[in-house]
Amino acid sequence: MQKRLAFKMKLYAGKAEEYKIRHDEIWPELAILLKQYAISDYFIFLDEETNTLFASYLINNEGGLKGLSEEPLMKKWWHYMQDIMETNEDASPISIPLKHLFYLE
Ligand code: RM4
Repeated sequence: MQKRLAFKMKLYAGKAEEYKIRHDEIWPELAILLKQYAISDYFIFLDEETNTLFASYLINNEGGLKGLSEEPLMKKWWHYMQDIMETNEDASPISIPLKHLFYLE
């Protein structure tokens, strides 16, 4: 079943431009990998006051996300992003799920 997930992450101060550049130039093989894990319609917004990133995507197989977090390419990307955003010890971004409250088609 397709589902929309939303979560927040945190950027380090002054890193917005670099974060945008890296995502404008997202590794093509990473984009393919995300699609392989049935992720689509993925967007990320920045709250410039708090450096909070708000992200959301559609996912077809939520149960598969654990597998994505174990993919070497995903881990490599997280290590690459580690210097500009708040991360866990394994370099994955600190990601806080958000509760879905409203939708208007
Ligand atoms: C983010 C973060 C997320 C990843 C996107 C593409 O900065 O690393 O985990 O899904 O990039």
